[in-house]
Amino acid sequence: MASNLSRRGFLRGTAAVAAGSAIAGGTLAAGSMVAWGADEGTAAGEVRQAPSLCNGCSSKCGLVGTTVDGKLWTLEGAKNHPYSKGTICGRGHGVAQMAYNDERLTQPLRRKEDGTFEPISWDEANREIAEKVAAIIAESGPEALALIHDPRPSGKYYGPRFLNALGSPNVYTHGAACNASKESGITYTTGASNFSVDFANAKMVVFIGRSYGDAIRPSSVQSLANAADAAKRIVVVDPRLSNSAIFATDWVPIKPGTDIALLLALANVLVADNLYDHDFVENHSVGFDEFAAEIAPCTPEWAEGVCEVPADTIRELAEALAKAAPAAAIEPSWRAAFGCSYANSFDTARAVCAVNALLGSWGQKGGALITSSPKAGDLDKTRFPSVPKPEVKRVGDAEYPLALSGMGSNLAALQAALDGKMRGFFFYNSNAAQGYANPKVWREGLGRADLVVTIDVQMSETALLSHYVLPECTYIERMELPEFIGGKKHYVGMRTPIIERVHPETRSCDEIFCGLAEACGVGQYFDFTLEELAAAQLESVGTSLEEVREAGVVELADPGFEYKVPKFKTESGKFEFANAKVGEAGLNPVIGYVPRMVEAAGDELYLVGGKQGIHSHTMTQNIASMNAISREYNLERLWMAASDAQARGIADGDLVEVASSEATGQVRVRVTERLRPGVLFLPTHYGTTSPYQTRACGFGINLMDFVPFRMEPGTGAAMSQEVAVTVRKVEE
Ligand SMILES: Nc1nc2c(c(=O)[nH]1)N[C@H]1C(S)=C(S)[C@@H](COP(=O)(O)OP(=O)(O)OC[C@H]3O[C@@H](n4cnc5c(=O)[nH]c(N)nc54)[C@H](O)[C@@H]3O)O[C@H]1N2
Ligand SMILES: Nc1nc2c(c(=O)[nH]1)N[C@H]1C(S)=C(S)[C@@H](COP(=O)(O)OP(=O)(O)OC[C@H]3O[C@@H](n4cnc5c(=O)[nH]c(N)nc54)[C@H](O)[C@@H]3O)O[C@H]1N2
Ligand code: SF4
Ligand SMILES: [Mo]
Repeated sequence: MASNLSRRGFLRGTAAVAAGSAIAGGTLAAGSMVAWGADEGTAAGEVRQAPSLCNGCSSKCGLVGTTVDGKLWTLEGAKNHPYSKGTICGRGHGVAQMAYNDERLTQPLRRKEDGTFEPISWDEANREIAEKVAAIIAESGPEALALIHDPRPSGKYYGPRFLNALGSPNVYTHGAACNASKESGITYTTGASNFSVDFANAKMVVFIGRSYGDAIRPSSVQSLANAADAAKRIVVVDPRLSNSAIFATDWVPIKPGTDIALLLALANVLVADNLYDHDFVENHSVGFDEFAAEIAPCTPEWAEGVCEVPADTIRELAEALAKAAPAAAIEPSWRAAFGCSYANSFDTARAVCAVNALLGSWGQKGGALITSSPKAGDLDKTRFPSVPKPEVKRVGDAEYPLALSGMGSNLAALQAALDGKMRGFFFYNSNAAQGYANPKVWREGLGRADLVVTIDVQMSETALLSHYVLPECTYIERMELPEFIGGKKHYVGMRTPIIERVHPETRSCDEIFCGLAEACGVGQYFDFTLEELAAAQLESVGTSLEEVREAGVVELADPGFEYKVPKFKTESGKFEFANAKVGEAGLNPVIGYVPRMVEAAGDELYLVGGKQGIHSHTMTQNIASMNAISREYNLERLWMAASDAQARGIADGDLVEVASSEATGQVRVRVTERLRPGVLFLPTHYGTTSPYQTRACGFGINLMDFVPFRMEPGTGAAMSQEVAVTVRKVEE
């Protein structure tokens, strides 16, 4: 391993300052540019620029695209976008190549009896889909229809509007496989679904899993680099020495799924040693006495037995946090640690919030900040008529009452398909069947449905399971509705087309849903253009379509952020150490200990997953340049601790068989000292089974194949790391 310093320098060079420019300016992109038909090295033709938002991940960083003679030449991060701040990451560059991908979807497809697909016209597709929708509604009611999407700006509006117009409330995001537990946990303590750490002013920050250095957002990487420069105390709790841990002062290699024990023990020390913020607790919280009683047994010595972090380390961390408070906080994290991973993820998120409460860090300079988000104001109902609210409740909400209204549990919809109750599915910008739960269960569930429609840009696993596949044009080829961005300041950004459509038969989100709505007889709710709606939304927040089109990102009226204890939007109006609704959902109303569900037995190892800087979820693995980088650096390999490898006679690069109750799979091993023994780390971007993605198909394995289909009580989240596996060497 290179020294910390040189790695830090490397990371800063690639991720923070010029993330991806190494790719954009290097040989790979130059090659691609030639492939795209641009004139390498010169920009001799007609040069144009247009603003957009990246589609590489949900950060949707602002960017500016430059074309030469209509072909994409470069992408740069928008300087005034709060996430990109002038920089986009490597994925941001790579994902744009999707537009020119030779394996894109180019026309609507219908699945044949033999499982292959045939091209059909949009009219045929819309008509046949509408007939099936009508049949499902006639037989089972609109509640037998669902939409699962990763809503991008336009999708957020058009998809739910379409489904609600049909009378169905069943709209789900990918949340149950991303951040559902975390956002619910934060909501049921603070009333806000997320928070941020005031990094620039913090003296000490503890990360639970979250890796800015791998799961990249450019501005976050920069803030981490700055914090490291300022010699702040940064503690990374992660079974793996991640690319964030390299910036950290402390690496705490915890046993996966037991972060809750560490957090409750921190709280225990803060309370027992009287190191907590009395003013905050007395004036701004409810349920403290119950919480204090609940965690009285959660001493550092107890926690050591659960999470295998030494009691002394826990005690020292608690004392250091108290000393740095209120300019200290536990960072909110995102996915792998407690976004949707374990039976205790919801309570782990609540415990994070509880520690921040004891530190009196909420709203303080350097602490945990809850900021506001802008949204479009009320629009003229005669031009943009409201869709009547569906009469029935969303499927899953009764069983998983802690799932947030904006998310729902898409796995509850899958369960309903298995039960024969959910009969029609629409997927938009979502590869649920590969990433949200065990793929074999999706195959079974969708196999029972009468209608599956997927709107995508490539032949994903979900598209493969669909009766109809509708091709969207890529994000650099389309205009979308405004995207509102919250924080200390408010912004709005927008996608405008950077290039003309490469394939004339592809359509944009709004065109696709309007076409479907028309065919399904609910076109009256879509009788306006995207431009008209965008203009109305922008006018409602004090700007205009012209201004945003021109500038790409526009700062809105200053929301007047101030450092002070926030007004918690909970029922009590205070921070909630205990919450009755959580009790009504069948969980402990008081924040407390919940064990992980699966314990490794015998020679089993815990399997955890995580991101790599150059890939996004399942969707980038077939992009030629990104696939080439992964192959060159063997990025698909399964990380195994050196001592575990030695005990099994496994050497670096050996082929192994990984087996869980659900699946077996073969992959090569990366033997490393950067991992806690007893744990395996699998990058989560590989293992596509779509034969239409020829570069990626069969390369690496997919975490979700190994995970049993189960849902976290309360939230309906995927419990994507409640799994232990065996590993044995395959003789070659
Ligand atoms: N490169 C890249 N960046 C992305 C994305 C992407 O696809 N690719 N996607 C974006 C999205 S949607 C999300 S949700 C975020 C995810 O953001 P993160 O949650 O930060 O990313 P992950 O890589 O899932 O997990 C981070 C770390 O958690 C560790 N970990 C795993 N299990 C445990 C555990 O039980 N306890 C603890 N303490 N640590 C654990 C892993 O080893 C890993 O280093 O990334 C965003 N940014
Ligand atoms: N195996 C695996 N599973 C995961 C994850 C993982 O990293 N690996 N990450 C988890 C997390 S944190 C999250 S947030 C979710 C993310 O889950 P998703 O949001 O579903 O992300 P992807 O799996 O990348 O699938 C996105 C799909 O959208 C398609 N797509 C890309 N661009 C466009 C477009 O412009 N229009 C349309 N209509 N479609 C487009 C892609 O081709 C792909 O099929 O997955 C979760 N599950
Ligand atoms: S973090 Fe990277 S991939 Fe995600 S939106 Fe920003 S530039 Fe795109
Ligand atoms: Mo995510």
